[in-house]
Amino acid sequence: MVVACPTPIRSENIGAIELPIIDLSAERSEVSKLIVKSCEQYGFFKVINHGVPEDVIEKMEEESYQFFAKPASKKQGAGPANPCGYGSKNIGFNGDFGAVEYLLLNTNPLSISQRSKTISNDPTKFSSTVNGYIQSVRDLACELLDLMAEGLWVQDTSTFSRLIRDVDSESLLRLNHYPPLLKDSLRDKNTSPSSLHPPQHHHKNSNSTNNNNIRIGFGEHSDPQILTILRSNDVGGLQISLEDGLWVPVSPDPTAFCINVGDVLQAMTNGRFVSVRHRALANSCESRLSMAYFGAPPPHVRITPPPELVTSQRPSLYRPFTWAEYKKATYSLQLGDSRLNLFRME
Ligand code: GA4
Repeated sequence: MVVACPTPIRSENIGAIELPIIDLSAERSEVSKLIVKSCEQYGFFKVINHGVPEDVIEKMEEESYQFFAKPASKKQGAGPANPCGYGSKNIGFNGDFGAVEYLLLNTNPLSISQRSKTISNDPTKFSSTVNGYIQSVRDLACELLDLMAEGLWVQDTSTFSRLIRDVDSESLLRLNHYPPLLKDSLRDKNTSPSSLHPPQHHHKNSNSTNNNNIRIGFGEHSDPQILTILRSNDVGGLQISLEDGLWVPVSPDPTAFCINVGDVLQAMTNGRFVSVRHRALANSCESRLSMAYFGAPPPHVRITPPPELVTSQRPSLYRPFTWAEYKKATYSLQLGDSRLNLFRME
């Protein structure tokens, strides 16, 4: 019943590594153990039988395609990107950019209903679709966080999920569109089929990580929040950085959600879980569409690990901080900068 492979398996031909795939319909204590192991080892895993209805995902994807298919002038009307709205190529406030356009949405229903007027010709339909999607992925995020607490033997099993359920939680939904790189597509038409696929392993600091390289859709970074629930269409592009310095492609799977640990969860687990750096390449011949839910705490709650995770053998790694403080540090830095280190104990 448990479809899980905590040990990465090299897929044939393309050299990709498969992340652990965890079947959420399997026995609960087994599932929680596998989740903990994956979060400690990779900071990433995939879930299937996740309970998010297919039609909820399809409708959200359809709305996203419809929006990104609009003329640039119409899309600009939903901007600027910060704090929330439409953005193209520019990322954050400090000069980062990538081959991506996106919609960044606050998950508060009132804010979505306001925003949707600039996004869709049918704002009521758009906001009900987005709200339905957010509700489902939030439930999934909370279920996963409860399973993590159980697997870590933390007594208060809602200790992580409570933050995301809070009405003041600053969770976000990000819709990303990585347009196909047409020049590459044309070149590929005249070359061998194998060149349709870019090399799947890239060494860190090779040209492909250079910001001047057009293949970078969304540059190397870790997610600042608690947990990310990512769904993408069947076009690859996501890569994660493992300890040996290799960039490892994650195979796309529209039936699964790809889950990753954010910086705040690394702090809340006192470093047991790892918030792993990742990036998205836009070098495909087809459009990549991804939808990321970032589960975040409310601004003024103290972020600190539950008592079970701080022991004399494993003393506190980070000083307590609030999400408001963490966000301030995040937005004052560049995408690829490491932020959590600023909060490490001396
Ligand atoms: C990375 C994760 C989320 O997409 C995001 C990003 C945010 C943004 O696009 O505005 C940031 C980036 C992300 C981390 C560093 C800062 C902030 C861009 C940037 C340069 C919405 C988030 O929360 O942090």
